Amino acid sequence: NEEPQGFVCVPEIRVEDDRTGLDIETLKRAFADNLFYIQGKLGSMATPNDYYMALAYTVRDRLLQRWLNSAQTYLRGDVKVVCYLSAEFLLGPHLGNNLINLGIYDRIEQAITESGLDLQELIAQEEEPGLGNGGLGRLAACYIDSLASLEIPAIGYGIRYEFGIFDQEIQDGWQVEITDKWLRYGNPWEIARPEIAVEVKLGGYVDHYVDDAGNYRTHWIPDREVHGVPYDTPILGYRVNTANTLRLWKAEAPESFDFQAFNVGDYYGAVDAKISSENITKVLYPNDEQVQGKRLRLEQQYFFVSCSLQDMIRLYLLENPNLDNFHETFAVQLNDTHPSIGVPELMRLLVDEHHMAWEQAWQITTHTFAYTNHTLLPEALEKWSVQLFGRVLPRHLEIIYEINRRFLDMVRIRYPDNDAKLASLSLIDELGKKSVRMAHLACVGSYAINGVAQLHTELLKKDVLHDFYALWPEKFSNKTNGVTPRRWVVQNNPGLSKLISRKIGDRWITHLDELRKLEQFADDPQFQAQWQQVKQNCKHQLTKQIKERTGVVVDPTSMFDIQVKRIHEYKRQHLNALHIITLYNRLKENPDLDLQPRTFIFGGKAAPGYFMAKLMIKLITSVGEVVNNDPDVRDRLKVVFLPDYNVTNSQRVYPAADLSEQISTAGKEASGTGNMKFSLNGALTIGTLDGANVEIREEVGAENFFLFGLTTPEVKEQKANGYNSWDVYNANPGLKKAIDMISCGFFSHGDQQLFKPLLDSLLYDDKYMLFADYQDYIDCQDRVGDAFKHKDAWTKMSILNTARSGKFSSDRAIREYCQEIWQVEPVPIELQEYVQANA
Ligand code: GL9
Repeated sequence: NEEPQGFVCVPEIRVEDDRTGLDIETLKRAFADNLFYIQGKLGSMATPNDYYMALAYTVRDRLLQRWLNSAQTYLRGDVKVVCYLSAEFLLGPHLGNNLINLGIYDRIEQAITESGLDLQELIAQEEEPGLGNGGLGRLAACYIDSLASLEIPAIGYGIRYEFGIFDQEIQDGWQVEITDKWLRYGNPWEIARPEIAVEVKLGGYVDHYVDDAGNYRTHWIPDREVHGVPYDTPILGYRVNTANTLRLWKAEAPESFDFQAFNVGDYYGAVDAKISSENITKVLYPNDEQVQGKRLRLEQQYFFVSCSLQDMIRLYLLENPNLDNFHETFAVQLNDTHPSIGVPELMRLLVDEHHMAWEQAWQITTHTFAYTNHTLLPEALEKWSVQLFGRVLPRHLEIIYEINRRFLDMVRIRYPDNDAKLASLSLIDELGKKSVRMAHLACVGSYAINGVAQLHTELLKKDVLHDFYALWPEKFSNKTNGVTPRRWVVQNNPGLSKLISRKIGDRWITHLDELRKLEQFADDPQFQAQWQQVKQNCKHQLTKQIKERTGVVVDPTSMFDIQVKRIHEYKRQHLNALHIITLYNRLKENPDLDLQPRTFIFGGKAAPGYFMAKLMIKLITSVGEVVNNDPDVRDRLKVVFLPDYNVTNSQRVYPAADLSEQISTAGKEASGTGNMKFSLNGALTIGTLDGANVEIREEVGAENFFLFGLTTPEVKEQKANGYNSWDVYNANPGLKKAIDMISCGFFSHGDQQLFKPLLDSLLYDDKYMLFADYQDYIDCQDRVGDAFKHKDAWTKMSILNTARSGKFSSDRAIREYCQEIWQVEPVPIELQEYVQANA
């Protein structure tokens, strides 16, 4: 007799199947079907969210074949897979993006319209997965988009936070934080895979023993175990069959968690343990550029990294007899140091669990990981106290000590009798409270180390990681950040996209350098007029949104001068505020002054525990209250604080900008990526020589960029020469007046205490050199105001900014990572005839 075959699933999918068909009638039927059978609603009962869900499932069905075929293909032994480990993925809403990448936007629009509904309204229903704080998390989202679009086999690994970045409300001019309940109405884009859940240990102690065969073995006896359940989301590339997986881990209590406590009647104790396990993935820490040495944060990091590495090993062992060549199948990128615990974790898995010799395991580990550094700010460099570390991860602490012992032995050979070198390179900081330096761990455990803009990489080599650079110069390289043109141009700025494609075809969407072809039209009056029209439409749309969301009426013909990003002293939103006050004072002195009308738009969240940043928001809203309501201003200046800046709310912002504020103190912003989105959408930049501004200016040309401020060496020099902001304040009447007004309560109903902490920090320390850069900034802004009056010249500069921003595509960045770090190649995904026929 034949062997039993088991259940063979060959889905028989026909072209106009309700789950794959793309005919308008089929789409309408599928949509109605999902509303009825998935949402359980009749049209008469359905909420906008029900309609959104029904549509989301209709779209998801249409990418499932691509997703499963991609996953299947990557299991092949000869495919190398990139694993992007990131504690944050700031994805933004999926629906619109998937429609564009699938190439079915227009059909769906027609089907939804014919169903009597409005596609825009349904798209607006989606709660964005705000699983990140800002640039770092958004970069990860752009990179997984590019990986899929370039047909690179890749898995994004991260954390499925139940509460993402908080929602921001502005009350009485202050930020108020509201929890982000993004999963409240369900998430149609994810599929849970509990059957491949993994176990993660925490705490306890370590036993060392010799086994029967005489081998030294280690046994970690944890005091807690947590289940990691993967939730998978498809990440579809642009007009390709590749749909990669974003695998986010949720912590759950293991099934057996409660038995012991339950049996002795401690029901509440048992439930308590369950709650504490599930806490691990409860909430995203809302800090940017500031570490919080909290135990739960370390547990989050270890949890998702352990889950991810165990998952890779599981996948690898499906096809291979042992782990000897693990590093030839997986290239694992550490997005900052947050996942750098992966280095000792892979060692533990190989040595303790798979009984590999230390030397071989180290060889594999150091050929698996590569590390991206994202910041130069000292307060953002992660360190864990040895005491806390040992309590949460006792075995990893031992492994780190062993890595360090071997590493320092090597250093001693390289630098004999040099204790200072040993101390500065050691994985353990012995000064003050003993701690583990995560950046050092990442450097020692990785075969490649990169910064995110040319200047940033140079500063890493020169300062922050200088000793590692001296040791291993060949490990270091630069990979300038990029952003995906699909979301940041095609989706958010359809008017501009259509204009561009009419002129130069649509290959620019995947080959952004082709935007150069627009240069030849930069002087063409007809093209300029069309360009201006597109910008004007975008400004009208933002004007409308500003009115709806803040009640402020702004003039869409004024210059839109925009600063959107996390609120931080080094980003200097308060320097921008000083400029507003300076212009305001000019108008008060001379109400008939011929001043270029401007709308100042701010957006961004402050870390809830960062008092000074919250005070900066209050300063901006307070200045706005005065300026917006002073009749002498005659509406020539308006100040808007757009609440709850996130991926969704940014959609209307970049396309509407005339001027992009990138005004960080030189040497502080690693790269910036908002600067790229603005320039791509035809805004001009006013900026310092910091981060990627340097390269933007290089690309678009100095004559199309408004540069001001001290350079990095000048900042250093001034500080060394005893820079004193008090002297600058006394010597500069415009600055003094602006500061004195804030100080005497002009913007705070007479309250002289309100802004005192902010003013004191400027007058007595000015760590970020606001006063040093003030006059140059004002002068530069005057040039901006004059330039804007010459419409045609400005439009030309705007066109050239877009035309020359091709370098800042995340496709270019990912190609560089693929070729220079990961050594991976595209693997096109085959689809059966019928699905291809539809595409
Ligand atoms: C950041 C840098 O500050 C940015 O300059 C950089 O563009 C991005 C991406 O490389 O990374 N590092 C960092 O910690 N954040 C960044 O934006 N902060 C947040 O993500 C909030």
